Amino acid sequence: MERTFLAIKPDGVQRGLVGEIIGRFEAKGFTLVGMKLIVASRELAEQHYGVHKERPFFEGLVNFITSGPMVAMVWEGDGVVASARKIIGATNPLNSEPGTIRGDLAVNVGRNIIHGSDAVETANQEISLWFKDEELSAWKPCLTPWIVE
Ligand code: YYY
Ligand code: MG
Repeated sequence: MERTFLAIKPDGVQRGLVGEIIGRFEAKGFTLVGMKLIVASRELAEQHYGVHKERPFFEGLVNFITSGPMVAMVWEGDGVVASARKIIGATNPLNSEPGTIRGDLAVNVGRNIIHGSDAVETANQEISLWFKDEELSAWKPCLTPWIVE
């Protein structure tokens, strides 16, 4: 079953948006298989955003996501990687469509409240970077037959 890595960034936690954000993925019909509140170390943050190492915003981004607790999560479901990216919306909240998390709840690219993996391969790398196997629980919600044919 496909899985993705999602993380509510320190701004989303500070703004009290954890329940609102998790609720959107629950309501959609995806399954939460792992979750923890974590202050990322510099090393973890730099590894997570390693692809952006040479970008001018890298230093500020690492400072920001290590500045307070994040809610790191793994969600499961058919097509969850691409679907979660749509639910999250465009990187710059000023370009994110209304109805998306960033479109509804954020205004600034440096404070865009949530991370979501951009591809299945990246998702698997990010999941193993942030979680140990034993921190993830595979389970089948009793609602599944009412969500998936
Ligand atoms: O995957 P996504 O989070 O939508 O965007 P990325 O292009 O991977 O950038 C990661 C992260 O970096 C973005 O969520 C905010 C920040 N950022 C920034 O602060 N300024 C930019 N011009 C681009 C990205
Ligand atoms: Mg990205």
